[in-house]
Amino acid sequence: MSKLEKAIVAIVEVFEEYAGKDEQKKKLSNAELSELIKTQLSSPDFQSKIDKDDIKEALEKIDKNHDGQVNFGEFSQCVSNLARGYYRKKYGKEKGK
Ligand SMILES: [Ca+2]
Repeated sequence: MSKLEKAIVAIVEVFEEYAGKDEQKKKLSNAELSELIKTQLSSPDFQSKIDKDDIKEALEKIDKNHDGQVNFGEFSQCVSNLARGYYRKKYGKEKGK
């Protein structure tokens, strides 16, 4: 598979792995989300590639409908926001946004 194809598959697989730890297999509970953040989004290498505020913002916005559960749509949006944060850090603020 190509780099991008692998990345897409990885996003789905990470969600399945962590969301599937309790009864609600298709949603991330707060506990599952914390575990995911701790193990998948906390490496020093990654932390140095993106502003802390962007990570914080992406994670604060993740549960859009505030039901204490994160579905795949919300999760993938968060991943996309993190990718944008990484891009911003690398190339500076997007003009006009
Ligand atoms: Ca779950």
